[in-house]
Amino acid sequence: MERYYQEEIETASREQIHQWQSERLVKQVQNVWENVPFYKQKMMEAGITPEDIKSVDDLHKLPFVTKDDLKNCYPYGLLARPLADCVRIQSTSGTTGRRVVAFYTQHDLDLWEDCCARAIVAAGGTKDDVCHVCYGYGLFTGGPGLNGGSHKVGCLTLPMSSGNTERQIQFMTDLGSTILCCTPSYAAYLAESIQERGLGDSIKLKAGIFGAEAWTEEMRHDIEEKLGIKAYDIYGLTEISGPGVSFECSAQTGMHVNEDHFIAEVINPNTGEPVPDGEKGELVFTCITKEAFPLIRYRTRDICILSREKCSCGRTHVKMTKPLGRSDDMLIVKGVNVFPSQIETVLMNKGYPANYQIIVDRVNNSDTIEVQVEMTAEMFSDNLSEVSAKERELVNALKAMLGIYAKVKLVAPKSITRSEGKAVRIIDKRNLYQQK
Ligand code: DLL
Repeated sequence: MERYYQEEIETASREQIHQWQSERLVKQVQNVWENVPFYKQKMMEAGITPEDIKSVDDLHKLPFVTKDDLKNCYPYGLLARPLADCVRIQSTSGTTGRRVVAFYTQHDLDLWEDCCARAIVAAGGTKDDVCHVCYGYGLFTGGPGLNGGSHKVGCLTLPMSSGNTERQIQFMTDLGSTILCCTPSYAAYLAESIQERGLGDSIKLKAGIFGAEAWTEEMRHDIEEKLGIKAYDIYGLTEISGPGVSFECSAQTGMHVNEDHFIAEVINPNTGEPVPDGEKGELVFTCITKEAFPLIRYRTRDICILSREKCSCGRTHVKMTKPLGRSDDMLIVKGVNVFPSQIETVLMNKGYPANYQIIVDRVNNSDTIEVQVEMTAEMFSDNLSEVSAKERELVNALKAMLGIYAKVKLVAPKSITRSEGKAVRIIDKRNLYQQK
């Protein structure tokens, strides 16, 4: 049995969790009703008052909060505490429009770091570990969140931040990093760089905690093999706190949501109706313990499935699948729904590295999709007919997966820009025409 960071909480009975969630929800609803005019107005519009919320079973009566609400309330409209009680802000990685700004009191930072500490312990972390954090530091929550969690566990923490791969590898070998925290795409890049330098035997990594972007099981196996580690998924979003909203355990069959702090629901994105466990839908979170920025029924746009089946690790908190895509990441090409993860699965099953880009365009009023894929050094060849045979093979495999024709262009090793944070996989040129 693993050593738990907060065993009594993480293995509590479902009845106990229900009781905690109910008590905390009732308090939180009263709190936002009194302190955030936005919530009071929304609840009045829905014809409810705090008295209507007696337990977590009444959650569905509460109105949703959307990303648009956050934008309209920017920057202070959702604050539930005086600004003087807040000690930190973090912000989303979005590059267009208004960013989302989240506020934290000291209590909020503490619970967020607790959640990250649980994730590190679930990945086998102890105070004897050297935790190498190369998520970005700054407004992005990745670096600060895992950094705080690592301190709580008592690991020796290396606050590397992202970039400067040469220095990352040098510290990793010199200081004997044992746990690596970064995006999966950067982990793949680091693995590639370590292999190229022939330093595989000099690194002591045993586990990786990778998240902040979509990654497939195929990519997990590839990273695990190249780095000789166990790779754990971690999920979160700035609006709800940051990384650690949920995390994977040794079972690696989904991520446990920290249910003492966040209530998870899955809804039908079209009707808003809750869907039962085991069914796919949009993930919605309610923050029941946060002080400064407690979102209620926040629609994440991430599509996933919840499961309350018994987990072999002993934890009882509900598990969510990896996000199966974002409702706003899904491409509609020629009327067909295309998720980048489907394309990644095909590429990796055929032995290609996870270095690819998807370019969607509109030519003569018809959608086109091109997948540019890097060859490995071993695959690379000057023989054009060999390359086009490989391209045809991928076109057929993609057609079988997606149901539509996607052009494939194999490109030379290292020609696709590597990411140090979240990878940019999709270039949708159709959006450019719309903005004109
Ligand atoms: O990405 C927080 C984070 C940092 C999570 C480090 C894990 C590790 P945002 O920048 O606000 O926050 O982006 C949140 O990223 O709604 C998902 O769509 C996506 N995402 C986060 N974790 C995962 C994951 C951070 N494990 C958005 N798998 C979320 C797939 C993920 N997508």
